Amino acid sequence: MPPTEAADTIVALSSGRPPAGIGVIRCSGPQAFAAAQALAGSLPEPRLASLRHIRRPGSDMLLDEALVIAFPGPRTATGEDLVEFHCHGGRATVDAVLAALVEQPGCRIAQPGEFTRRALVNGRIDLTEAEGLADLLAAETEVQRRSAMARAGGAFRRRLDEWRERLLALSAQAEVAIDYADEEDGETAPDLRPAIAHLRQEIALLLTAPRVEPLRDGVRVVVAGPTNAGKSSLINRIVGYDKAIVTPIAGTTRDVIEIPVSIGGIPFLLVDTAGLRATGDEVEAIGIRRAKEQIEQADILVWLGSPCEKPAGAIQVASKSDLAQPAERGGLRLSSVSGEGVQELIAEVRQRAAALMPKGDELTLDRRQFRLLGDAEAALTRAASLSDALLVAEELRTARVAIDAISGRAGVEDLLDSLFGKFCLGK
Ligand SMILES: Nc1nc2c(ncn2[C@@H]2O[C@H](COP(=O)(O)OP(=O)(O)O)[C@@H](O)[C@H]2O)c(=O)[nH]1
Ligand SMILES: [Mg+2]
Repeated sequence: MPPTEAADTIVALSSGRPPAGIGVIRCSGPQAFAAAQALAGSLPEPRLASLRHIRRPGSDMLLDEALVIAFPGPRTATGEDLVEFHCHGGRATVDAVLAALVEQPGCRIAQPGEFTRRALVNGRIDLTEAEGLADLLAAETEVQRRSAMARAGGAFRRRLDEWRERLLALSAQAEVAIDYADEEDGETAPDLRPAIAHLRQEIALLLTAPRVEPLRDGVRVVVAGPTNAGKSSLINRIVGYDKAIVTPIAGTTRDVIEIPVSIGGIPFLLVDTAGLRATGDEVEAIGIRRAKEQIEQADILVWLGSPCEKPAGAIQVASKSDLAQPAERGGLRLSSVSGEGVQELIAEVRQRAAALMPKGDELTLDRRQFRLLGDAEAALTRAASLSDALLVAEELRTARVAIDAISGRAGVEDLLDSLFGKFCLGK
């Protein structure tokens, strides 16, 4: 999608797919009032709903009788002049009113998410709220809805705005300190380190907030280990049917297989991976590389390999416990054949997952927000240990750029395209 062309007035059906009881058509932009007036004859008082006969301009034909509400910008959903038509919700009615509107000068049909994008561009919401809205539109469970409300509610935005103000003030003070240094007149610049350390601490605290991905996409449980350890068999045993191919041939699973399952009301994504081993096979080598990526992205890692190679934090499993094991390998004894240990493993995974899941109303961070917040925190950690005002000012700037990227003030065009592409038309 090209950057929003603010000169256009955009029009779309914002309510559900016709036929429906009512169809809410929204029209936003500089020509919104003129276009609406052309159809409705006159506009009601701002923010008051009033019934109007809707006609196609230049013709006497009545299209509909509709409630019309005019919202003068900038205090509107989009930040622009905005008009809502609450029409009858039949397909033909909605189409006729939409068609008459887009015939008006400067008007066109909106792209998906374009109303929300304008809200962002005009500062009515920030990126954290827009992302929360996207989650809200996609929410299917009550926990998801509550979490999305917390994300869309603006609490994060207020905190970011406050941090930004403080960073700007600190930067200004650092500039003063740089001037002091130039003058060398014996006066000492104020020590910024306590204030920087304090800000860093607040950011570090938010970094411990739960992540949204387990709730949004399911908790990623990655099963990894050497070839033939029984990874695919274990996954099949857990999901209860043969999803992954199992053979005695080492290197059978070559790609990453993701299986969504719900266990005890928690959404999981079980991830089967290619076994780790040295291989000359090109395809298998790619699979092994992906497996290593999965190990890094895991929320919970189930390790079927040797304990001395176990990645930190993984659940150690001694697989094929039904076979006589020459040496005690340590970890949870488990057999996909006899079923030994499978329930214990599931219980352990569930317990770990419950600790990862956001509880509902609290603020959550997505991967991008977490990374950027971590960048800001790291910059402030460095700033707090520096004494050269010039370097401090540079670190403060780095922190602010990261904060601005979270709220969408800086360098996020690509992200906006992909975010708003996911919105429905009329949102
Ligand atoms: N006896 C026994 N054999 C198993 C068990 N799990 C897997 N196997 C066998 O070990 C071989 C490799 O299993 P597979 O699940 O494909 O291992 P992967 O390469 O780690 O995915 C197959 O022949 C399986 O039938 C188990 O718990 N007990
Ligand atoms: Mg396998």
